[in-house]
Amino acid sequence: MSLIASDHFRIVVGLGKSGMSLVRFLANRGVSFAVADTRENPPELATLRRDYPQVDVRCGELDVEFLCRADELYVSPGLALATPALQAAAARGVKLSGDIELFARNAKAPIVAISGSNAKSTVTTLVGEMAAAAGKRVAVGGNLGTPALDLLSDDVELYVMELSSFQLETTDHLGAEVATVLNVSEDHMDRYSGLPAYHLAKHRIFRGARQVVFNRQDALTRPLLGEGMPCWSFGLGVPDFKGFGLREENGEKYLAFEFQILMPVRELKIRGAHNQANALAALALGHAVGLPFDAMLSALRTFAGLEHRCQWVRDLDGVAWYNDSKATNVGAALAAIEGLGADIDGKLVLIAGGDGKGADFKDLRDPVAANCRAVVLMGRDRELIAQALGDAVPLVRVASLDEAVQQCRALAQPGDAVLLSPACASFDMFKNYEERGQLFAQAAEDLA
Ligand code: UMA
Ligand code: ADP
Repeated sequence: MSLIASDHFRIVVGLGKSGMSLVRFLANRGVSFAVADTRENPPELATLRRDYPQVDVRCGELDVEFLCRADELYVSPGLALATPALQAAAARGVKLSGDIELFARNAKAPIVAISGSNAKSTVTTLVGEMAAAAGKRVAVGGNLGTPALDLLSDDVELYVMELSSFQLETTDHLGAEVATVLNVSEDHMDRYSGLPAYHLAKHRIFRGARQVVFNRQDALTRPLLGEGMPCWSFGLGVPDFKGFGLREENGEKYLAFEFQILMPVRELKIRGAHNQANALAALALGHAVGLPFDAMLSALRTFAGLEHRCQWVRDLDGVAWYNDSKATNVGAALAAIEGLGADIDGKLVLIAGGDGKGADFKDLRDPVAANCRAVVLMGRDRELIAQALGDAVPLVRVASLDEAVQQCRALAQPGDAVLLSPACASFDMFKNYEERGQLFAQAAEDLA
């Protein structure tokens, strides 16, 4: 039975992947609803017309009168709640909600909820693999790709959900078994008034949580806790009570829980200090929901990382090429520059630039000066990055990714690594970060 009032009328706003999952969910439960999208031709329009021809769908500019026919709007995470038509409807008493709220109300198995500025997909996937290794029937998705409502099933024993700040804005009560914000650094500043507003949205993940996990190295991840709330932590330092961290014994570095060593760090396939933190976060989350250590550690030994995240592409003439196209903000690019920079003998030749989403690039300057031989800049906001970097290292401006790859080939010396880690979204030049990463990998592969 679905926990949704059937006498209310709803409108799904946004007909992308999550909008279409809402359509399926509502239609299956006999709830009356309509659909609106500001785009003339939203991605799932043909599917909607084919599978649900009776559903009223309005494309183009949002019509406030139409929206006000609903008791509740399920708004796509891609649409800012500040959109005037949504605000006008809210002012007239229409509730603004979203797919994650509905998911939370209808999920019968415990939820592991994961947010953060970076590392969400990596940690979500890892926890999913750990649960599968422990023999759990686990469903993994959310912002990661499969919309939450499409995962709902009575067979599922554990949900592992990646949640974005956009999805959390429309979620009043998640009720996760365990929730975490992995890290907080500037992102999506084109949607938020500043870091405090973004932080507030992310911390909605803790609403109704039964346990929490926080990052000891990032104070912005600590929730305001009710008394007695079970609370686990992770971080790269030596762990204490209820903490996951690193311990050294006989010159060997280990992943550790409290005073117990778990596994040598060198057995991890994923590279760099940031990925050690990710492994520890996944262990903390898995432990909170009762996954056994042997299953979690075997998942850590086999997990080779996700595509487009510091992914090794090839070696050519002593230079390694890495695709970190998923670094769509400054925090992610910093993790790659510092993590990879420390791992190689030579220097990095960095490709950066794209749509900066209103970010401030000044934090790149010192790590770039310390780790990079040169930076190749492309995309809409390349001059903003150039200004922030100043004369830290030589800068080369290019008009295309192919040209960037050619320049890197000329600039890199044996022992160096070429790293695409743009610190920007891709939408000014590419369909998405995947396309950017694939084109980079292809161009690097094609070098003779
Ligand atoms: N849009 C309009 N008008 C509308 C609705 C959407 O112009 O009426 C535009 C917006 O620019 C928006 C874009 O279309 O950004 C995509 O919106 P959508 O409703 O088509 O999106 P979905 O296909 O439902 O995808 C969403 C998430 N997208 C966003 O949050 C922007 C996907 O996360 C998520 O995987 C999917 O739901 C399933 O849960 C993607 C993402 O980029 C990967 N997330 C951001 C990130 O990771 O940084 C937050
Ligand atoms: P998200 O889903 O939050 O975008 P991903 O796992 O897809 O996270 O990784 C996105 C980017 O963040 C990658 O470029 C990766 O190199 C970088 N990254 C991974 N782990 C961390 C971390 N612990 N801190 C900062 N950046 C990280």
